[in-house]
Amino acid sequence: MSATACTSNPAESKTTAAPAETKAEETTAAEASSEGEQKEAAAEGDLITVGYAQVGAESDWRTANTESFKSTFTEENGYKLIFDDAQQKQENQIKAIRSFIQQDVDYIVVAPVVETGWETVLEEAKEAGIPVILSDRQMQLSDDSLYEAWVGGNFVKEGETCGDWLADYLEKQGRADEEINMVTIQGTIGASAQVGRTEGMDNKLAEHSNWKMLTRQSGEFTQAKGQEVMESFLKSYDDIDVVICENDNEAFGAIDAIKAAGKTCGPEGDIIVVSFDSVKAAFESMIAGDLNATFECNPLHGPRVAEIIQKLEKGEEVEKIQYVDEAYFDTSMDLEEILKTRAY
Ligand code: GYE
Repeated sequence: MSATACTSNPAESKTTAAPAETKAEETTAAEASSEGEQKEAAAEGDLITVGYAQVGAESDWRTANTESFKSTFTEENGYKLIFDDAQQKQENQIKAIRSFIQQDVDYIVVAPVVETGWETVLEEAKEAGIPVILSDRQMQLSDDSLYEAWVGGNFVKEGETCGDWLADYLEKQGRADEEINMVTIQGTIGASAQVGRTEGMDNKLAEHSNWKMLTRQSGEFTQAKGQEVMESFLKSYDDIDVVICENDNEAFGAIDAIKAAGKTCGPEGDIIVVSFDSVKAAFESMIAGDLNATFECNPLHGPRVAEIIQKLEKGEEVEKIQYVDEAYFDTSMDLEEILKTRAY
């Protein structure tokens, strides 16, 4: 597989939101009575139908991702979007994909909740002649021809950037040789975002013999579970130096747990808290002095997937693997200023 950096950022040019998935279904040819309605129905025939099997609504990142698809795949832009929220369950996503096949959509887009177990349903899509595009998380597939392209973040790189940032931060604090106790609140186990971020951090742990990972547990990428997991970590260990949260929302929960336990966090506190995504609320948390750093993962994939679809429509070749460029943010930066320009 070739890795290509996707440097253009079509997502920054924001389009206006519209409830695309319901609107398009309102008028069918049979129901159209007035001339205007008939025209609208005829135009609907030209729309490209896209079924999006979304993971759920577990985080701020996910909300921004859903919004990006809904504001991109509008009738005005030439699409009819059928949106499905799988509530973080693979079985629901498989059902949604089967229903898209049954409805004979033009394209199926999947943000797979976990990496494995997709061959059968993707073969069904292939047999039906429906192209599949993967977005956000990746799948582990033995046959690459089961999908056209994937676009998303480089999760291993995000994890490594986190490890490098920590090394640098600890060095600046004069703690480079100190024994550092860490805990991790992981994402949904088996999700490529979890697998990659954990792997990236593991690569950095291997470079620092004084870093000790005390324990890891999943917080399911939610604030509530993040809080619960941190509460239990704090009961088991009284000497935690760093908590790595595999998304921002888990960090918000962890921060609540730390404060409730009578401890402090952030640049001036007892515990260093870092997380992934860089949603607006993470900037607010850093400005408030709670969160130390956040490693970016861009959720605005709607326009990127639309670009892939437009190329496929024209019979053009598309890059199979498209990584989006990502940065990181910490409390040494002018966060108020950066926050003003954040799109999510
Ligand atoms: O980090 C998390 C969301 O797959 C990259 O899923 C995505 C992750 C993101 O729930 O907030």
